Amino acid sequence: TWKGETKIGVVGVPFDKGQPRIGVANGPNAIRKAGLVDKLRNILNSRSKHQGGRLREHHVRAQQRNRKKVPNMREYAHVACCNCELSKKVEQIIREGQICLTLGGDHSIGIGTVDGHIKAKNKDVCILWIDAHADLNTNKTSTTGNVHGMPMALLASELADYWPYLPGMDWQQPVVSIRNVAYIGLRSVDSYERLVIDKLGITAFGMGEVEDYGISTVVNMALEKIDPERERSIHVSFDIDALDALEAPSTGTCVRGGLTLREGVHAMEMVHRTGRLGALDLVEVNPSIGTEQDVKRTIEAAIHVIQAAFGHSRKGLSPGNPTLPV
Ligand code: 6HN
Ligand code: MN
Ligand code: MN
Repeated sequence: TWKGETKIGVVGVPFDKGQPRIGVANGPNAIRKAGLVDKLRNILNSRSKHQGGRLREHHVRAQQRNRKKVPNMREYAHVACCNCELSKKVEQIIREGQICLTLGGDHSIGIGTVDGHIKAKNKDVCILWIDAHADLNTNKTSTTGNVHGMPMALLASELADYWPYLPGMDWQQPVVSIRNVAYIGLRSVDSYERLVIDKLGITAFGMGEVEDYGISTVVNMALEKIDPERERSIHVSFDIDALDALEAPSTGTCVRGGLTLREGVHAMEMVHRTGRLGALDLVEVNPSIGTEQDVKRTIEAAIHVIQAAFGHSRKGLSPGNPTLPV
């Protein structure tokens, strides 16, 4: 009964060791509590007469199995172990034909989600990294040692030579060519990250480009660059801090002057319309930051972004059973 229908696997990853603030591990629970799963089920049901059964829930918990250390990578062993488990889970979900929605947790979990997606699809993956930050530091360029600022640099094949040997990360090979990655929403880029973006010619649409061209053109240009044949599975890694600090205040590294929720939702509607969304990460929602209202606003924004990616339409959805009640 699942054939030809959209299936969703939701993975909660209560992981916070990629950055120093407490609370971000409660992101998945807070987003679920606000009714995410029912909302996704409604979207699925509106598209089919067969009710239910096409969404499955999973959890990945960090299990630290060693105490290995790497210079200037805080909580390295935790990050390595959690992502190892997460990669396997994401790979399995995508192999089963489900679109994988991962709820973070901090953005270091992008290592595992992208790795799992790539393994499931034999590298035929392109990545939209929607974020105020480039997350492109190595342990040598990072000024914080926080691994949530490093996932893209760990994934990129072009940067493999800039890393030391990473014990316990042998499962993860840097196989993503940075040519298959596009950034949207950048506005807080460290100087070595900027150097890498320019040297490697990475497709990067910062807030200036969003201003110049508008979000719709930016998304089209990004997809044209990273998936010109329109055949790849799309991985969207959506850091909630891509949104403006007014839209999503409850996050650890918020930056003003970001995307409006309208722009975030529009971008996700466009991704949905490609029919090629393979995986979505929604990360860095921290329910311990800000007032109760801030938290509510941030979670609502996250849910709007996710719903749009899975086909919720602002035009309204017609019912799955298309007859008027009499
Ligand atoms: N994030 N570039 C800064 C660092 O610590 O390397 C900030 C990173 C933020 C990471 O928001 O996922
Ligand atoms: Mn960020
Ligand atoms: Mn990020």
